[in-house]
Amino acid sequence: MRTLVITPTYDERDSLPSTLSRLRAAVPATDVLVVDDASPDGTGRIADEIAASDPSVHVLHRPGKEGLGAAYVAGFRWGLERGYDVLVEMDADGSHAPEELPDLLDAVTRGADVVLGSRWVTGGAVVNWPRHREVLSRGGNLYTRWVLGIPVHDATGGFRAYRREVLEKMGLNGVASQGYCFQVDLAWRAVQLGFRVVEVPITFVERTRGRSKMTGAIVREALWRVTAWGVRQRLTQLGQLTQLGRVGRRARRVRGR
Ligand SMILES: Nc1nc2c(ncn2[C@@H]2O[C@H](COP(=O)(O)OP(=O)(O)OP(=O)(O)O)[C@@H](O)[C@H]2O)c(=O)[nH]1
Ligand SMILES: [Mg+2]
Repeated sequence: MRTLVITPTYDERDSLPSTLSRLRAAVPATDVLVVDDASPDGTGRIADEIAASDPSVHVLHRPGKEGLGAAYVAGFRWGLERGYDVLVEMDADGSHAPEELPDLLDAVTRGADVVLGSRWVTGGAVVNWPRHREVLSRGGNLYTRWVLGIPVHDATGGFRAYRREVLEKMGLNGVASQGYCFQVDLAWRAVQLGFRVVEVPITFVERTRGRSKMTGAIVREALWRVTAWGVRQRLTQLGQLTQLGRVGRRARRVRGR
């Protein structure tokens, strides 16, 4: 399995070097792609320096900050074009432990199409997370499960592995969502397409360096998009039921003649 770990960065100068060295130690056989959105703090230059001394590390420079979703879509395209079999999402800020990546990859080997690193299944955990962030994440995930009806406990997390076929079939062109919502979007698409989505417990550790890019706008985007998808799904189901009802009535009329 040729595996590519994609790590988006925006102002992660203080976190990226240790994340990459831990990753290289934990999974030496995988390649890494850093997707940097012209970070003002020079993260892109640091990534270039690391790549110059390690041929498994690659850097994709983008002209400006366009959000997590756009960075991942560009990274997935880069990896698919180069023939990788498994594409991994992982944050650069140290919240996702590279040492847990083998667990995710094992699940792929055992037959999963998508593996979600999950904080909210048995064995999963968060460390040093402020209470309000935990409440937001748990609440957001409960709401997502209820509105979309997907059997996933952590749809907003960003430590994941996808078989290439999943991303090819999803059609990345149609993905417009950005923040947490991007993660929900991809999980939901995978479930709808009938792929085998598996959750593996992870321990998420609050970053110790740099600043979170989470904003109120990101939360609002997730709320309105998830709600809109849920409503659209219910309307489609309702339409199908009405259609079925009409077909049934017509069949009974034909039989009654
Ligand atoms: N290329 C790129 N990377 C981004 C962008 N926004 C966030 N990132 C990176 O995506 C990863 C996750 O971002 P964080 O700032 O940790 O946000 P988060 O993990 O959603 O929020 P926390 O839960 O507070 O950690 C980090 O590696 C960021 O540097 C962006 O617009 N472009
Ligand atoms: Mg983070």
